[in-house]
Amino acid sequence: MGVAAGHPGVGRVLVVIPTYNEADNVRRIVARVRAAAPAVDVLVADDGSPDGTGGIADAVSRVDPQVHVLHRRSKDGLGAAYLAGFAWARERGYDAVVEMDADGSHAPEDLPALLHAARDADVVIGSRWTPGARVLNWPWRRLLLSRVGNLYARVALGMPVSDATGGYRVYRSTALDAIDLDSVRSQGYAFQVELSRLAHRAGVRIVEVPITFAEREHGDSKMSPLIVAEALWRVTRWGVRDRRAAVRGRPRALARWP
Ligand SMILES: Nc1nc2c(ncn2[C@@H]2O[C@H](COP(=O)(O)OP(=O)(O)OP(=O)(O)O)[C@@H](O)[C@H]2O)c(=O)[nH]1
Ligand SMILES: [Mg+2]
Repeated sequence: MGVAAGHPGVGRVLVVIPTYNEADNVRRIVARVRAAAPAVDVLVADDGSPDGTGGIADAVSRVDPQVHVLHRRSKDGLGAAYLAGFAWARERGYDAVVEMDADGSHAPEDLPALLHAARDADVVIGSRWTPGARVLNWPWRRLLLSRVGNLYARVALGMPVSDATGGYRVYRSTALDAIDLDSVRSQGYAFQVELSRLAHRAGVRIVEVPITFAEREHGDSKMSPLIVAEALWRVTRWGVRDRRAAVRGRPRALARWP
């Protein structure tokens, strides 16, 4: 296995790229990551893509010892692919993992800025909704969905995070150790919100860094009404649960007062 030198102040970094039918993107995204951040390793987590994405990733991995491939049998959702990638990284002693889409929406050229921020944080979120960020070529319906979804998540969960659904992130091992990953059940956008919530509740340092986010140019989106519905349902449930817990906890907390 290729051993990257690591990133100063962060350590050994693994970029996990989940893929399902990204044959037109996988080679390009891996090359961009390797050029933008030569000290990091890459793991493509492919769910048996019928279009041959896994085979293309294998071919890249054969000529670049810093590129690895995790083959999973069938499409099992983004969340499950990331959890498998995180486990792979932890088994091999990586100090940080990065989440990045394969479709080019998350520019590898922004990665050095995210890793730089990770020197003083446990979680870094590449944000589309902080000053300095840009969102290119997104139809207004997607913009609206992201803005409203993030507003809802922020209010329902009381999290000071502007892009809780964003999937371009750095998790240092300090954060992964603090979060109970075995409890995570979410699949789509909800996975990103759930990890934000668990990190926030664990009290780890979360910072957001503005990114330039671009609409995918090749291949098909896996976004579906089901994924949106899952996020809405789970966020609402977490919000209700948190409020109930706060109400239940209040008399006990008051009782401790002199
Ligand atoms: N391994 C794996 N990867 C997945 C799965 N679903 C989506 N992905 C990958 O996760 C990343 C994000 O998926 P996208 O289809 O781009 O979803 P999105 O970014 O929410 O939607 P768009 O903005 O429309 O592209 C891409 O790299 C996909 O190939 C899955 O079930 N398994
Ligand atoms: Mg995408």
